Amino acid sequence: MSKPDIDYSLYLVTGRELLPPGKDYYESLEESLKGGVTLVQVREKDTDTGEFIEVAQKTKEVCDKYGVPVLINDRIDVCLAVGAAGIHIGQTDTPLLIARSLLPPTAIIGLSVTTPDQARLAIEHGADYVGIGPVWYTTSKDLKGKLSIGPEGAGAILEVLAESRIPAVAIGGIHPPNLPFLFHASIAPDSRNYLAGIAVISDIVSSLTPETASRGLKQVIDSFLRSR
Ligand code: TZP
Ligand code: MG
Repeated sequence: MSKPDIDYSLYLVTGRELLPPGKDYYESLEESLKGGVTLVQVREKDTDTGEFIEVAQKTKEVCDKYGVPVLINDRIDVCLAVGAAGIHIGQTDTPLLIARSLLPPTAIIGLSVTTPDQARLAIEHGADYVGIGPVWYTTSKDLKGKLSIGPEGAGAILEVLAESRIPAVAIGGIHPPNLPFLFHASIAPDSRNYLAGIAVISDIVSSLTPETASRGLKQVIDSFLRSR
């Protein structure tokens, strides 16, 4: 069996703590899928393992209806428990090569990178995709004092990834008004662009109308991806 073909264009990272008061997580998720989300990562911080598995399982059931793959943040055990498509890990999580040895060969493994050197290592260790960020400041993740890298920082990492053609998604503080800056920085002087998509939490999850928010982002990213 080969790895699934993933559409990274509009990548939703979940954040139940950011839902508007009274908004149900699964309803919000389904609305965002209707709006065009192409990939979902279940991200739970400080959630008991049993509850994490339950949320991941139910999330997968909703996403399956839309043919959208699910990745799990950090947790190999949760990924295996629910049969998710793979995991997303950060620089201080289970090292990529160890994660690879524990997961089925078809599993997708994404890695967060903040610097060109980390991107080089991601290539060397065989990441299936990388998440570049935080591009802009965000309160959706504890940045632990780290600075955001800006669109220029993202552009420098995309340059490193260009040869390997590993899909890259930008993350962190992404909202429609700042997308043009990201897109501008994502095009190398020789017109190459290897940005595969955008990953967002709050722009979609904090919205009272996640379908509309997703549709808006999807239109903008699609027209950028078509233009290359
Ligand atoms: N990794 C880098 S920034 C970030 C993660 C998970 C949070 C992105 O959330 P938002 O609300 O889209 O800024
Ligand atoms: Mg992590």
